[in-house]
Amino acid sequence: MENAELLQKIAWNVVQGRIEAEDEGFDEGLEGQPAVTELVTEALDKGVAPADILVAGLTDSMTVVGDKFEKGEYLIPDMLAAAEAVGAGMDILTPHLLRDGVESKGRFVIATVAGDLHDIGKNIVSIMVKGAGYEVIDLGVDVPVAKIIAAVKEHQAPFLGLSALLTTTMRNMREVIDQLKAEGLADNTRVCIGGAPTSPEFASEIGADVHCADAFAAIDWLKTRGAGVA
Ligand code: B12
Repeated sequence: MENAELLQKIAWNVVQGRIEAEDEGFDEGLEGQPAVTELVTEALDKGVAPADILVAGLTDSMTVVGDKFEKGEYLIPDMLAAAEAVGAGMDILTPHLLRDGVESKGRFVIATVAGDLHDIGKNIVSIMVKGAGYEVIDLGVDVPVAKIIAAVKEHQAPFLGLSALLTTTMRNMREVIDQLKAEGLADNTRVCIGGAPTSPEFASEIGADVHCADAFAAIDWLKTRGAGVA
């Protein structure tokens, strides 16, 4: 199989929610065919760049899944099966995305804000930022404001990343930033936000330093910030 075809096949299997060859998937008669685990391993063996497998193979396909959900073709369990397939692929890719023995360039606290359970995008940013040499403190999903503030304080983090995928939860980002200001932490902590419903306009509206469209943008931004607050 050509590399491009292999990536397409991985993406297609994500949409089918198939982790391993024995999985049935959404369509009929797929059992026994290689799925995400086997195909990601094959792509790595063939020397395809891990970041290409991550973007073109695993995560771009979530847009297709989102569209199917919107049209009513997929229900929540289907969306979840696809998310789990991405997670399984990411588990295989993670060691290849991380660089060992790099001195920490600074601490980066990251969380999906309160009320929001979406973590694929956050996990990608987490892994990629770690791979770029930062010490990442990942607080998980549905994280209350107080817990985020406590972590920033405890780790004296110069960087904070916030993720939200729902229009209803993105407003909780503002609360985090307001609280950072109230506790006198805003001068020492730069905040980047991300997630599909967020935008540069929203970032400036709530007082975040930057909106990043993806993990690569986050790394570029971090590089311009050096060790933290200028
Ligand atoms: C998978 C998924 C789920 C899974 C999540 C599993 C998981 N472990 O994450 C499950 C099934 C649990 C789920 C549940 C729900 N979901 Co949902 N879900 C999705 C879906 C299909 C994909 C999201 C995703 O992972 N995308 C892939 C990743 C890689 O992209 P990303 O998250 O945007 O991240 C990238 C960038 O945005 C950026 N980024 C993200 N975060 C951050 C943070 C920082 C600091 C930085 C720098 C960058 C950054 O970098 C990332 C990497 O490039 C989207 C559709 C879509 N197209 O987004 C709907 C979607 C987000 N869900 C939606 C809805 C409505 C729900 C539910 C409310 C459904 C329900 N009725 O219960 C619940 C809410 C649960 C909750 N309280 O959070 C809607 C949201 C609508 C809206 N405008 O608010 C969407 C858009 C689907 C739709 N089209 O209707 N969902």
